[in-house]
Amino acid sequence: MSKDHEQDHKELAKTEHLGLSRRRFLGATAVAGVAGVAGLGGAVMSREAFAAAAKEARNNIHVGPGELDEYYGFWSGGHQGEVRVLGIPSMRELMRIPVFNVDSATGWGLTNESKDVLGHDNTFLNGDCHHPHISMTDGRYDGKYLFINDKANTRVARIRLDIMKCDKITHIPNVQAIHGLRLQKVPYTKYVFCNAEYVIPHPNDGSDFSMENSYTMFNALDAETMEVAWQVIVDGNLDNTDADYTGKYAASTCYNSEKAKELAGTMRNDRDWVVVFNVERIEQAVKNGDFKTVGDSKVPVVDGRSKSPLTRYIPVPKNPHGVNTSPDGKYFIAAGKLSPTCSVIAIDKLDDVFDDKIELRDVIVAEPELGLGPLHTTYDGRGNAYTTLFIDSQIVKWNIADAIKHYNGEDVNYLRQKLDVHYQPGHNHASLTESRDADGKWLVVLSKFSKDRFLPVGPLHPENDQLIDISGDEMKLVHDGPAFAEPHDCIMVRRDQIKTKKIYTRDDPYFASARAQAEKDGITLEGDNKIIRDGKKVRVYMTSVAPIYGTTEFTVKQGDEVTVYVTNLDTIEDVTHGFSVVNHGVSMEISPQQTSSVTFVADKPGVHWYYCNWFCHALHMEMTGRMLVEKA
Ligand code: CUK
Ligand code: CUA
Ligand code: CA
Repeated sequence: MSKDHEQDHKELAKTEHLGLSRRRFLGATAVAGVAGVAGLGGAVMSREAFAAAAKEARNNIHVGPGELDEYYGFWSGGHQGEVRVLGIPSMRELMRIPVFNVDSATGWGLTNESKDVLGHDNTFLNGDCHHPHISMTDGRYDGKYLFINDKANTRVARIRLDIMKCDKITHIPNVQAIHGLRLQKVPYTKYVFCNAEYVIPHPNDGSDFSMENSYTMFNALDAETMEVAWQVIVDGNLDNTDADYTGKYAASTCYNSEKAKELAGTMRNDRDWVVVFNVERIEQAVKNGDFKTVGDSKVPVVDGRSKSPLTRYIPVPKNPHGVNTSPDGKYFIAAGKLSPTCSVIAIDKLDDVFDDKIELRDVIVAEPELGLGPLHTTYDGRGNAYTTLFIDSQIVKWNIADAIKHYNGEDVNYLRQKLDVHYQPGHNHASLTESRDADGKWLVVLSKFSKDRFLPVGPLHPENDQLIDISGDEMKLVHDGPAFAEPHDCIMVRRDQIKTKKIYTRDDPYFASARAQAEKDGITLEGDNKIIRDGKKVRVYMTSVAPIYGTTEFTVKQGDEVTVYVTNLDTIEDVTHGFSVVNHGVSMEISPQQTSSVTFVADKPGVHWYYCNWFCHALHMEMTGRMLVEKA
């Protein structure tokens, strides 16, 4: 153990009873490599003081039994691979939407309907989602789709918000690790913008491992078809991204302008950059045929490396991370991470920098010093910004207009408040902050470490998602919410902006392939309980009405590939049935008016019970049937 570490441990022992230790210990050890080190985190509030602050909060946090929340929150499930739906301000978890993971309850990853989305040859059972974002029309949430990235396996998924199920997944070709993801806000979400984080050689076929010949790309997907519309080769790597309110620009941070393959190398430059993409020019280049293709993919690839008219590389300090557009549409604000600053980029100056009328750095209109480890910024719609300070374990509230005045030499204080959070915050998100409707009521802070905030549950700790009332002049911490690994980001949407169906309609495309197969077999999903034998393939069509399956016994031969289609004829809200075959790894959800199907091999002769695994009726236990498998 180094001397410093030893000292920290002694400090830790001394201050344990004060509740100071975690904050100081992490602060002291995490600053290595950070420029402009200021003091450690601010004053530490007692639990009692927090409770008092929560009581004083202006917004009503209490949502009583039977009452509904004001906002939907959509949380990324991180490397757990799902999306979670919460109610705000109660922070109650309402639903989980499996996306890149396999889900035993709904059968996601097991059913044919989910495989239609994941790919029937999909071998990835994991994902790593960070950035959930909802489609927009004219800079406002339209409630149609939610998109989310998969960093682990280079994919982007779409969730239909009317049924809250994932309906498309696209693997992005030619790149590795989709990280930052945002949507075009204006005039509507035509594109999903997403960053591939790591540079790779092209072709990446083992013939060349050098960093010099490696690059990565910025990607745009068509939000309706989910096909990749175009890709832009860039210098350096790509981290986070956001889009503007004119539809013309998107901006991404790069922390590895050094193109280093080791940690120290990525910190060599004092400045990396924000790369700004000129969407109009890129579309024009594609239209003009001014592109190439890479490898087997047919996606148009344009070259946006330095000197390209398609991009501008704005130098900013140092290993920047988040980039967030202010809801007034005026600024891209990039957080410095290894610099205690944020860089404020004036979007109305971007035309001039693209026309080479001004210098790159002329678009920077403020560079406020905020504290240690700034990662992400969010807004209240009243001119204030809220930036997470990872190392200081704080949220800093600051005023954008005052930061600009200060940058211009005026003697004004742009800092409004620093509030301790617990601990090491990544993203934060104020209600409706990334839309024109930013209402400055709630702020969620996704803290990476919870330390001692909850009952201990072994070495693996939950994260801590904290809720802060920002409706007044002062931020008030009002709630701690434990979360399983690992919400990088979340968004909040007014509840009237999301319209969900209470039951499926029979023509839903979600089970289109089941309907198509039934038509081929000359049966109707809603009317028939039939078994179709097709060589070694057996298709069992059955209905369900609580508490009984339309087919309670069927016979197949050992080795048959069996597909069971269950159509739930119940029309009553909340009467979801399940279908599980014992010892066959089969489980699925069939909600009212839904059809679900699952395929498995009947490889074991004998009697195999199947049963309903979603509690549906007083006689739910009795909702069973038998599969009889004859010896081959
Ligand atoms: S990232 Cu995780 S804290 Cu993937 Cu948006 Cu910043
Ligand atoms: Cu049907 Cu339980
Ligand atoms: Ca760097």
